[in-house]
Amino acid sequence: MANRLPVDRVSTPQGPQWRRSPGGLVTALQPVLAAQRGTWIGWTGAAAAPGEPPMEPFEIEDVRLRPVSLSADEIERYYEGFSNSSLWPLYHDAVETPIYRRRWWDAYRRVNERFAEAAAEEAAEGGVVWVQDYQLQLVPAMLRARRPDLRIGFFLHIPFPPIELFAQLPRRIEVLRGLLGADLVGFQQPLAAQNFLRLTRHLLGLRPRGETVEVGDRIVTASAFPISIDVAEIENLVATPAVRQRAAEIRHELGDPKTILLGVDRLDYTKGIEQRLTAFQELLAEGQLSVPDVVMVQVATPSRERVEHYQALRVKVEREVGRINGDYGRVGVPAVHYLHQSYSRSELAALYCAADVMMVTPLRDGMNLVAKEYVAARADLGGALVLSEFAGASAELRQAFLVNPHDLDGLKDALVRAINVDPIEANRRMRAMRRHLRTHDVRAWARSFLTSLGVSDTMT
Ligand code: ADQ
Repeated sequence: MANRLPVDRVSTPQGPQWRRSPGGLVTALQPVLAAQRGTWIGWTGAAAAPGEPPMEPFEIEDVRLRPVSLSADEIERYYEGFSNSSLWPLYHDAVETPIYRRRWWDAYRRVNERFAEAAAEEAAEGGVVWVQDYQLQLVPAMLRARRPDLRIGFFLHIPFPPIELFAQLPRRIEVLRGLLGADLVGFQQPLAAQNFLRLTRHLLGLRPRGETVEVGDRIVTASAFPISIDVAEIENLVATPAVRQRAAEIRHELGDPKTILLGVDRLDYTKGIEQRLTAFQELLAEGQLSVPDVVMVQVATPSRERVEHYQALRVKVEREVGRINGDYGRVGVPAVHYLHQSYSRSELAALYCAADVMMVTPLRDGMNLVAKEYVAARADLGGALVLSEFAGASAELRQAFLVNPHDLDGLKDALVRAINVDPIEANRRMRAMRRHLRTHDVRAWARSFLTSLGVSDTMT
């Protein structure tokens, strides 16, 4: 179960239809769910009208989907409020100030209850339920209260903060107890699992031992399961002539520059987009880089547009892009190509292939799949990855140009080194990262989590 169902509503000549949405999580779980005749529980993404009955379950690609309805008011309080204005900034080092409102909490609890009820109805006797992410942290305990026979796993896709930060959360005990309802709590990084285990001692006086903690008569395990991507999907895409041709076209459309710098992110304040723009601006100002030799492309997917932090970020980013283009662009040759749009997988793959330097500079990120996608796309062993130490991916992609995005001079230096890297050195780095990814794709991630949860290997 996840906040969202893995489908998008699209309009077709036959009327609106559901289509499977792209994404690693779906790719990893679809085969397991189909083989097990499992159900995916989640929200459709649209507000239910007052009095509208819940949508009936339906099936897509052999997976049963059970929609959970949210009213417009619940979307505002549970999703935009508690999830994305309180938890999201708090769990990302409070890089934006978290906002706490009491009325958001009630909706968060109510919606979590609704998910737990749906799972309690759907799960087979002695079955397995896997709960995904920060929007549903109360579900494990709520579900256990209703169905003690189940094996319950929880995976957090974002970082889990240290005690000093988590302690801010007004409903911290309830959240912690919610998570402790699971048998297995998975995190992106070992440090996050340790933060969680330490908290159980600090807030509840429990005694964690190694990766486990005893809660009443149960043992809860907390460990790291770094998520990955569907490597084969990206490799297949970049092997197609259409994508290769599109990559060449993109380069040409950008004016055949010597160097293309690329950023691809949800427009989110955790992603370090502003830091990246400032570094680029200073390098242009100092004459270390110049247009049209170098151009930057920043794809910023629209995200959480009704949340205030995000509206403010958009204004800041767009002002900075305008300033850089005003100062350093020429007629027909902007310095920064800024695209506030969503792209198809093949267009993204073509962009990855065209980019000489990929800039992934989050201030804090659970994993960051874009970094992994870029590496998977570079079957030609070309390109260079500049990667923040604060992205979970940096623990695996050690051959990237690792940076601290708060250190502007360090970031500028890494960009210059990546731009000027010797091709043989670049190939060596890319080859090493690709070798790692090949054995650590998203299916391996799902298998490893489910095996730890006690789901037998043959079933995954
Ligand atoms: P996100 O914060 O959304 O994920 P990320 O891991 O980078 O961040 O994943 C973004 C995904 O969206 C990528 O697959 C990327 O290709 C896609 N995407 C980005 N821009 C796009 C665009 N313009 N058009 C189409 N697709 C676009 C959260 C956590 C991460 C963690 C993941 C998975 O914040 O830390 O890695 O979950 O656990």
